[in-house]
Amino acid sequence: MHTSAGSSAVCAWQNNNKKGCKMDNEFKEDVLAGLRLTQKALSPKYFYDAQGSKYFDQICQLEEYYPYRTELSLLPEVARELQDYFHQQSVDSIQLVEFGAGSLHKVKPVLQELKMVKEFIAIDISGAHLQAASEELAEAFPDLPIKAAQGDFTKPIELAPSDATPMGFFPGSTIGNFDPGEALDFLRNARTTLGKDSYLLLGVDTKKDQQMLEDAYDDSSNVTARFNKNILTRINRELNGNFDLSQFEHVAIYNEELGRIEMHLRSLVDQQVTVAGETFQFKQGETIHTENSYKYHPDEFDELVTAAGWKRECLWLAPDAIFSVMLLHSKEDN
Ligand code: AVI
Repeated sequence: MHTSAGSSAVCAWQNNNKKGCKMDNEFKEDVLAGLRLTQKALSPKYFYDAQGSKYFDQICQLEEYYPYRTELSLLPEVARELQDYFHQQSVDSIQLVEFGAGSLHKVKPVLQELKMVKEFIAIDISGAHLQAASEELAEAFPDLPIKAAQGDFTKPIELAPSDATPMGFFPGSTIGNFDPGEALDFLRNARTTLGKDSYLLLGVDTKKDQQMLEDAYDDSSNVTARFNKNILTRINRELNGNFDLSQFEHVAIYNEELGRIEMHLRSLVDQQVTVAGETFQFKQGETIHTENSYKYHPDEFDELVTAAGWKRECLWLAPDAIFSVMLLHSKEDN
């Protein structure tokens, strides 16, 4: 078993594309720049502090939030078919790299069925959460070398050299949280990270009935509302802000023209808020745009795949096509 210097079964390291101080400063600069915009906005990547990651895990257990359970129920079959597919391609060992790994729930069915995975690397922006999840995974798969890396998985990352064929894993339709241009950049960067003759297994949420979409992002137990507002709690704590959470409400609407769910925090009154010594005015009804979650028809998504230099090899659709999982292959040199 591969172990770190300590007693942990999981080797942890910080990606050299992000260091702690730089990250803190980046959070402040991003928040201030976002609140200065005419349409105020915050990046959804800042949802995931320790509490935000816990809220997200709760979202995944909600009846209304179909993406999590739908994808999870597809993955055992996907992994069994991958095992056959890779045998046919004469691939006998895989270096599995999960981007935005979070709680590592989705990789378990993949590891259970895809026996040719020889090494697992988990990359996520929330280091503490990832480390805990990696320790738990190591107990379930004691013979698998596991590495946990805190860093920005949207940028190219240097992987340790390996004889195994690299396969990225990006489940949950997190790619939908990027604008199409950012999604294209992510796909290109993933190709750079994974290299020539690599694979990428992706979960992508599909376009569907508007009510089903809006219920998934505005659940009856208000967990998503707490998740959304937690970004204000984080700003208050880390950037000396004074947001009054009771003066903002959670909003989730499907923007049909752009094919995305939008989450906002709407100010209930005219108010002013101070963050890191700077004051921001809010009119009643004005919103902070906190997240987009794009939904794609598989053929529509294929345009991004091709533009980024990947080729779709396999497509799995859940019943009623409410979620898709696809395997991409990069054949040529980067
Ligand atoms: C992480 N990401 C794919 C989730 C989504 O569905 O866009 C984040 C989320 N936001 C609200 N609920 C879930």
